[in-house]
Amino acid sequence: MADKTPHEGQRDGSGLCLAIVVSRFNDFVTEKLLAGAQEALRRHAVSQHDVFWVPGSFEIPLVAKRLAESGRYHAIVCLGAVIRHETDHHLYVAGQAAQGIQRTALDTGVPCIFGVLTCDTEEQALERAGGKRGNKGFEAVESAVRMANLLRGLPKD
Ligand code: INI
Repeated sequence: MADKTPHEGQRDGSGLCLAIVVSRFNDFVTEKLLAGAQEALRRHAVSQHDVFWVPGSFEIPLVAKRLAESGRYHAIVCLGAVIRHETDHHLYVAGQAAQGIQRTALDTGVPCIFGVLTCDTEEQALERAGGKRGNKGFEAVESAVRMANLLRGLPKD
C-alpha cells in the first residue's frame, strides 16, 4: 500500500456478484436503464447478478440494505427515475433515495451505486437512459465494478 502507484478499481467483472435494484415507477425510463446495466454486465464480464424490482425509488434503500447485509453481493446498483411533477413530492423521493442509498453503503461497507436519475422532464430522463447523453444504467454498473474491485484491495482497518 505504501508505494506510489495510484490505486483504481479495474473494470474486469470476473469473480464479482452484483445486485441490481430497479424501480418500477417511470418504467418507460427504468427499463432502458436496466437494459444499459445489462449491457455493461456483459461488456465487463460480471460473473453473477440478480435483479430486484421495487415499486418506486423511495423503496430502493430498504431492499438495497437487506441485500448488502446478506454478504452475497460485492456491490449494489440502484436504478430509478425521479421526474419533477406539479408538487414537490419528487424532491422528497429523490432526497430520501439518495440519502438512503449512501447510508446503506456507509453502514454496510458494500458499495451502493446511485443510478437514480433526477430530472425536470421525461425528455431529459430519456436522454440519459440510452439517448444522446448516454445510459446511466451502463455507467452505474461500471462504477459498481470499479468500486467492488477497489474495495477488495483496500486495507480493512
Ligand atoms: N418514484 C419514482 O421512482 N420516481 C418518481 O418520479 C416518483 N414521483 O415523482 O412520485 C416516485 N414516487 C413513488 C415513490 O417512489 C414511492 O414508491 C411511493 O411514494 C410509495 O412509497
